[in-house]
Amino acid sequence: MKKVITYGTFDLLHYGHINLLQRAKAQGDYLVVALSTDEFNSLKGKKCYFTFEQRKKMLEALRAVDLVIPETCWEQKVADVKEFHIDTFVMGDDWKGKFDFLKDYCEVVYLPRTPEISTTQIKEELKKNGAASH
Ligand code: C2G
Repeated sequence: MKKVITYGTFDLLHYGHINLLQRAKAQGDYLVVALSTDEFNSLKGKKCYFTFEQRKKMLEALRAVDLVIPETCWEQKVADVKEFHIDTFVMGDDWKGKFDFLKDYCEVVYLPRTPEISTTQIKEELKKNGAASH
């Protein structure tokens, strides 16, 4: 069984995330998603709309996702790859090169991001349009 892992915040889940998760799953047979906790997100300078539990529930509902684990720090990736016997690590190419150190432990794949969609953009447009509609 070929096991794949990917990491992220996945707030306001959108089709860009779904594309990534489906392409990550297609790299093997089993997909682990390490989901950033609310505490780790504040370290990343991200404030989530949905809590960790809500974001976890949404990912667990996806056919492409087999297991969701917490991502609590930057340094857990090597341990995760070992613990879950991961064959392939996948991230969007906005991270290209950043995790090449994992090549000593597994295959590292950076996939092209889905253009034109991001959680930040959704929040900004809602703020702009929301204000206009009041
Ligand atoms: N993504 C994508 N296309 C988009 C938006 C996001 O392919 N339009 C991908 C990102 O490249 C990433 C994944 O979806 O691989 C999750 O995106 P985020 O939730 O923004 O993840 P991020 O905050 O980059 O966290 O340790 C790694 C970090 O946890 C990554």
